Amino acid sequence: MRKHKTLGEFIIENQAAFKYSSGELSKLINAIRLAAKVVNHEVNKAGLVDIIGASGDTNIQGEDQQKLDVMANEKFIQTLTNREIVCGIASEEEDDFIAINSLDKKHQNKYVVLIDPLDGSSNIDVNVSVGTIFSIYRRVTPIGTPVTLEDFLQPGRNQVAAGYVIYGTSTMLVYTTGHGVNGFTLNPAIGTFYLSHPNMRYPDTGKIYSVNEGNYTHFPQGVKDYIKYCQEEEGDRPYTSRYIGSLVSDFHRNMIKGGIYIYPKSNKTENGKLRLLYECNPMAYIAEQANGKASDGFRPILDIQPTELHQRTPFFCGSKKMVEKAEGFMLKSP
Ligand code: AHM
Ligand code: MG
Repeated sequence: MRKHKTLGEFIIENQAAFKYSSGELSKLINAIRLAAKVVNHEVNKAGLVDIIGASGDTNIQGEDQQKLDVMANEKFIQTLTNREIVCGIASEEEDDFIAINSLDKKHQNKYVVLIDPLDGSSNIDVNVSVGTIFSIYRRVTPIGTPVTLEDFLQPGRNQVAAGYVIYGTSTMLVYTTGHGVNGFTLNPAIGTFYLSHPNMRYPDTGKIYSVNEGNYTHFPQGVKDYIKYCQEEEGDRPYTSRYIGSLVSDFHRNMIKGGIYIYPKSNKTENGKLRLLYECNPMAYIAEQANGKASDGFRPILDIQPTELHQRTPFFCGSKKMVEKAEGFMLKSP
């Protein structure tokens, strides 16, 4: 039987290939791997213990936080803080970024992490897959000084690593450090991630479109026209509509099967719903590394210069040809 590589082995093997190799990024990915296992354990028993349901707090976007969101947020922050490997963390669940102040290390850590600890949390209480999304940058302010907002507001193009964990029928960690995308599946019996999906790539085109059509009347004309195009009887169309409402799951399926995910602006939400820094940028980086494409309908997501930690952006992401087609419709009728 072929022996599958573990995530731990993969990280060590690939450390040398990384251009700033000092072992720090590897330690960081290791910490995320550990936190993901803890969160996975909690998410899996969500139906067993009285842990699901709104905790009563609302986050900065005014949405109800689920208890598991709070738990996942704490686990990731705790793990990254305890291991003293990052200088700062920004999270969907925190209004401001957190500066990690380790007295003996005197701000010597060079990475910042941006994270959506539990995305798609409205799906938890109906037993639908949720995910964690993370994005890693080198800080831009000098080492030895406290981290600042500037370190977090970098264009996605500057990411050194990004990934997601999908807590699904099986739990997977998928990530890139800029050398392609690899997926690891957790064997829950022994708590080890194995390389199950090496070199993941979007097919150039596909037959799946994923968009919340309930918002159709509020969409820009370009998106309406694209949806109509997907539904037309012609060539390989009509396409299939698949929308879970859990970004990580919709993205993961489309990357494997070929498809496009769209969360456009609408006449109710000027910039759509998804957040640039810890949802769209990491997914866009993974998409580009996997032969896919991600844009706001007009320009690459990774080229956007962020101005706020929690800013939102329209998001078109998936198989290259499908995203280009949708962009064509947007250009004609923005
Ligand atoms: P969340 O960060 O509050 O969980 O929201 C993000 C989620 C995405 O996972 C998903 O793609 C989208 O919101 C679904 O939104 P909608 O219900 O408006 O279609
Ligand atoms: Mg989210």
